[in-house]
Order: sequence, then structure tokens, then C-alpha cells
Amino acid sequence: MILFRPHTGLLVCLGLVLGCSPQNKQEPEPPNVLILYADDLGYGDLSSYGGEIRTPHLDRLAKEGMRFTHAYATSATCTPSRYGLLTGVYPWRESRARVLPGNAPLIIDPETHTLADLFRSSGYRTAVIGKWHLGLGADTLDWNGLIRPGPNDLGFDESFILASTNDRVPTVYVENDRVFGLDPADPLQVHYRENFEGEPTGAKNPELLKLRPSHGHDMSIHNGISRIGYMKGGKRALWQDETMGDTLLQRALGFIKKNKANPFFLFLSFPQLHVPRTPHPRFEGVTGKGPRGDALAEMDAMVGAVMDSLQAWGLDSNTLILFSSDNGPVLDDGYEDQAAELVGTHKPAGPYRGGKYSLFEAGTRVPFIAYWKGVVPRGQSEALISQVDLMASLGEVIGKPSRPRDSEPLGDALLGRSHTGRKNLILEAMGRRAYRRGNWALIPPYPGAAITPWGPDIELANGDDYQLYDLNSDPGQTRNLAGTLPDTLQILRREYEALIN
Ligand code: NG6
Ligand code: CA
Repeated sequence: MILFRPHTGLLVCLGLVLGCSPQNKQEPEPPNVLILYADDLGYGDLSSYGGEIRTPHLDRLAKEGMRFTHAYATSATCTPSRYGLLTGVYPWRESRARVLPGNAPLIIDPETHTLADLFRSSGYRTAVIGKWHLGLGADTLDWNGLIRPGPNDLGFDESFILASTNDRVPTVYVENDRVFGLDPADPLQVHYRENFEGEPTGAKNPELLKLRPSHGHDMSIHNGISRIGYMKGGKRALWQDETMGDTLLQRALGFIKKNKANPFFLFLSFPQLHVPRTPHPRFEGVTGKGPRGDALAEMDAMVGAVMDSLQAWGLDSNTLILFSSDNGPVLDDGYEDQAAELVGTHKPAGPYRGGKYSLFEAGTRVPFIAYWKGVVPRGQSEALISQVDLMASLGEVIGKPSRPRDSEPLGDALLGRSHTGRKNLILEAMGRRAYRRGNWALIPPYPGAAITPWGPDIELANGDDYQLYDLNSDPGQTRNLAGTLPDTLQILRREYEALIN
């Protein structure tokens, strides 16, 4: 049971946590909510989750807040995970929720009640800053005009976003439905099948590259890095990869500062650790693990700067911070940045098998931290929770009930007051699904390659037969019990079929 309930849009007694009795109506403000969302960060990447790279700021959140060990992204890739997080609906219900090209239309219907709508309708100012990757515009999209629908049609009052990913064109920021910094005299053109005449590409002009692709990523070149897709023009608007962290941090702090005196919801969606990994030069070499490690150090420093500012502005005891990642880890995701060569004994996936793209645990089992000074107790929670639950759960926390189709109200678990999570969960990876219930992981048979047929060498969990794993005794999913436990297999299959149909 959540302890909050709304009164004229605000909250009532925090009960035991603040030491007041239910009769004693001390009335704290509803929390600001900050979702810090990493890209391609694995379960084992943070030092607080066993990693070797120093992440002191995120570790502080984990140590002083609730560190979840059984939390999941809804998918093993980005677009579907973000879809699940923002809508509270499993992404496998939406056929367009797959890794999108940079010129794809928006895949969330503006009529949908989103996480941002939830906050906005409760009187919060809302913003998304950073990676978007849910599509923009409708069928025809002119990058030189108003780019709608977009985040501002989905409940965000403000947006400053990467149009798609940092490895896809166009390499520009979009601020409130317009390409940021665009010179109308130099229009921006984007195409995903054909190059524009006379424009260099990574494939034809490797001499122009400072970072070489290892697979794909050999089309238009910007800043010495070739990307996915073709673009032309818009020169003044093109971002600088190395200052992206600083730019986004500055935007995030600006938004928070502006809203110091009123409730706010910020979805700060980091481009880090996605390829191309281009940390600012002041982070180059700090981890000894190459750009992937250094990008993580940079993101951690950004989190530190946000925390410091919250404290300086007196907002740290009034802000719920949630940190997680959109999918599991990948080393070589398309550029020769030495991620695999330099990883050493650091285990980005922790004890889990697979990685980004995989139906094995490492695809979707991600770090998840809840921090709210003075409210969320310190500790560790084994509650089973998915990012799809954030809508219903945060609805409880701010006293605004909301029940999208797949979102479970786990507000008490989210705030560390209960360690009971959901009973079961459907996971998704590149159009395939798996079932998780308690300690059981069920993976239906899928034809196809065992290992990513392109570069990253990740086990996808495809196979001819059902796979059944006991994650308690075998977190690394090495012993398939489907043959030895036919009754359990039957029961789980039936549950799974009922849930997906
Ligand atoms: C893949 C890209 C990969 C990454 C991924 C999306 C190639 C060969 N690989 O298609 O580099 O961009 O899409 O990542 O192009 S995600 O985190 O946004 O889902
Ligand atoms: Ca991702």
C-alpha cells in the first residue's frame, strides 16, 4: 500500500518514514521525479553492481538509496525499451517498436496517455533531454520545418533531443520540434537508402575518418565519424560529439533550475555508452578501458553534477531519482574503439549470459536504483520490477492513479517499502519474447543464428527447443532444464501463452 494520497494535487503524511502518525497530517510536497536513463549500460558495469570502472556518483545513489537486483528493461534494444517505459505497454504489442532509422515517424500515437502526460496532468513541468529514438513526425518529414508530432505532443513541455541515436543521421539536436541551430540558407536533407551526389561516405573515403567502423556505420561522415544513413547540408546545426555530454548536462541543469519552485519531471536520457563513444577529451584515458569506459566515467560525472546541483538548490530531499539502462551491454557495436580489446576482467553483463540484442538475461536485466533522500531507505531489493511498471508505480507515488495495460502499480516496491514485485514478466529482444516468473526463465524456440550474425558476437538465445533455466541456482543460464523438468516446462508454457495471447 502506498502511503501517499493526493490532496489538492499534493501529498499527505509520509507515515512511519517521517515519524508522523496518520492523524498528524504533515504535508510534504510531491517529489520531483528525475529518470536518469543510460544507453547500453550492462548489469555489471557500475562498481556498485560489481564492475571495475569507478562510478562514484552512481555508487553513491546505489549506496544511499535502493539498489534493485531483479529489475528489467522491457526489451534488449533501445526503441522498444523506451516505448515500454513511456507508455506502460509492452513494446511487443506494437509492431513498429523496433530499432528505428533516423527518419522514422513517431511510433507513439499522440492520443496515448504517456508517462509525461501523467506528470503534466498533475501540475508538473516536464522535459525530455537526450536520446529519443522513438521516431519523429508523421509520414513525410521536413527537417527544415516544424517536426511534429514529437515529444512535445506526448506530454513533454520541453524537449532537447537527439533525433534518433548518435550513430544515425541526422546528427543534430531537435529542440521543441525544430532542428536546433539550423541555418535556413543551408537546408538539411536526410535519406536512408541513397547518398546525395558528391557527398563522401565512410565506405568510399576512409581517409576522412578518425574513428573507423567495424560493421555498418559506413555512410555519411560527420566529425570524422561515419554513421548509419545519408545526410547533406544543415552544417551549422551538426552537433559536436565530444561536447554532447556537456551540452545535455547544461540543458538538464537549466531545466531543473528554472523549475526549482514547482514540481518537475525530467527524463534525462544519456547518449552514453552507445556508439560512437566520444567522451569529452577531459575523460579520455581516465578508466584505462578505452572510450566505452571513459564514456561511462563521463556519464557518472554528469550524474554527480546533477546531484550537486539538486543539493545546492535545496532539492535533494524533494526529488525522487531513478536510474536505469535501456538494454544490456555490447562491446563492439560497430566502431573500432577497442571496447573488446580493453575490457580485461571487467564484466559488463555481471554474472549474466548474453548482452544487448539477447533473450538471455543480460539483454534486459539492468541496474536500477531509486534514491530519494530521507524517504527511500538504503538497501537492496530483489523485487521483480520492469520499466513498464514505472507509469503505474509513479502514478501511485504522486497520487495520480494510472493503469496502462501492462504497467503494475509497484509504488511501494519502487520506494523500498516492500520487497514484493510483480509475479511474472514478458521480455523482448528483436521481435522474440521470453517469459520470466520467479526464479524461472523460459525461452521459446526461435530459428536463427546462435550468435549475432553481424559484429558484436553476442549469444542471441535462439534454438530449436524450449530453454528453461533456474536463475537461483544458475544465473548464468548454463543448464537447460527443459528436458529434465517437463511438468514445470508445461506449466510455464501455458502461463506464457496465456499472457501473450
Ligand atoms: C544496430 C546498429 C548498432 C546500434 C543499434 C541500435 C549496425 C550494424 N548496428 O542496427 O550500432 O545502433 O542498431 O542500438 O548498424 S540501440 O541501443 O539504439 O537499440
Ligand atoms: Ca540502447
